Amino acid sequence: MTFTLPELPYAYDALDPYMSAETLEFHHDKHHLAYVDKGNELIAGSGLEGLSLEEAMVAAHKDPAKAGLFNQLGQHFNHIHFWNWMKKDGGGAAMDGKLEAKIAEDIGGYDAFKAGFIEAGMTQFGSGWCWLAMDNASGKLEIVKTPNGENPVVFGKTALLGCDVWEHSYYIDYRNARPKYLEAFVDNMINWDYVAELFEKGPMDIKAAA
Ligand code: MN3
Repeated sequence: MTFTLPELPYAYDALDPYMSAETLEFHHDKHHLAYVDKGNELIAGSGLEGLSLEEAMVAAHKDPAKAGLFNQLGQHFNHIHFWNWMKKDGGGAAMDGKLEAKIAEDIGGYDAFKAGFIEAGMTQFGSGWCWLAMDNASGKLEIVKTPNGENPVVFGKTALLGCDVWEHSYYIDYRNARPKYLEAFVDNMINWDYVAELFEKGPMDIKAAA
């Protein structure tokens, strides 16, 4: 398939002052576009062209010779969702009741989620992501972190929420203060409606590609 850059689901200035229009313009129009373009370039002739993004991403992750392709596909997948994991006037503890109960059961409640999610993002050394994920086998929610373009999906989990902790996601607005960016993400930007939608869908069913 040919990958395309999705439109942002809001105006560039919708998340201001927590994430500026300048950050979103660079992050979406340049960084995400580069993953799309490079992904299209590298998937040509790889043998994975006929697969969905998710299938190709999982297959590329399994093959060390396709590490370069994986980086692009992983980041394309991560960013498609990242734009939807944020919204104007988002964040905070107000969320769907079923999701709230599951977070209480598996993580220990909203405060424990917030502390753990921020800690995961702070302790991801270098570029990467922190996540609220669902283990596909057990259905249990957990907080995890991944380097570079990796995500929970390639480890048999479903990504319910992810925060990009690459410097391109926060350096314009927060300089080196990654913790402040993570706090703003949790307190003011999380789109819990989208998280609840993914939670309702349940474990991602990605066909194992050869
Ligand atoms: Mn990014």
